[in-house]
Amino acid sequence: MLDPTTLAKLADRVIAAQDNARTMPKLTDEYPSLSVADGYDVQDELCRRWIARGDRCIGVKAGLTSKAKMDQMGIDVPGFGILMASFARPENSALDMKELVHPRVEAEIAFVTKAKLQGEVSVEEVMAATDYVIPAVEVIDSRYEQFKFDLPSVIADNTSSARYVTGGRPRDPHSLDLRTIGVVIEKNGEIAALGASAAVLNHPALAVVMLVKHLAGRGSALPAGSFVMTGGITAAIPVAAGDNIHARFQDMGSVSFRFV
Ligand code: OOG
Ligand code: MG
Repeated sequence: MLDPTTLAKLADRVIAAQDNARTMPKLTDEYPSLSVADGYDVQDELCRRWIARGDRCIGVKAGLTSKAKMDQMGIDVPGFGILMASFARPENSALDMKELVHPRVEAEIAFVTKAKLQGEVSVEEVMAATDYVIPAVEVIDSRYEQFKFDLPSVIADNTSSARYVTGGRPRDPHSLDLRTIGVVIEKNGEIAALGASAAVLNHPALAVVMLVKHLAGRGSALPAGSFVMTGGITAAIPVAAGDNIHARFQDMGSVSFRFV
């Protein structure tokens, strides 16, 4: 466990890198014994600071839940991150590249819950506790040079969370086969990635199952009304100013925005 001084120092460092859109050396370079649990303690400290400046926690993200993402990042276990209201951007809006280091986009299925989920839950229980599912595009932006990190470092950086955009149509999860949703990401009108939702742990609701188990291990639960992103279905696509993103989700509609 990190002592309070080190915890504060690491949170300061991560927040400064995020706020100023600049990179920092991997935290494990200086703190080689930083553990995954320490990384989540840093996240909780970041969250306390965001709330202190008026932000609101609206949910959680699961990441590194598909083979495409695990292979791309060289990490083979999922990680979780905190989603704040300030990370959201409206559909069709322009995202400012000056606020970001080297963003990438990924198409994800998001769940919005209507009941509390706690402890060991099944996919069926997650589905029953889901108000609706909705297409989302996450903009990740590692604060580490060249997007290179290890698991404790990326967790301390809130698993590269930066922005997210939802769109399309909210759907009753029982009205879809959530394993076979085809997803296409177009960048400037050209197909940049494609996949199907089963790429996420064979069923994206399983990412919520894993998340709830993870929260239980830290003595907490997923409250009703949470927004949960289940992880990129395909590898993440690098973007630059001027790029237009259009992600199509079969039977769920699409999400569009651009970078300036
Ligand atoms: C870590 C975050 C991964 C996802 O959906 O897999 C993630 C990263 O790749 O930088 O958000
Ligand atoms: Mg993601």
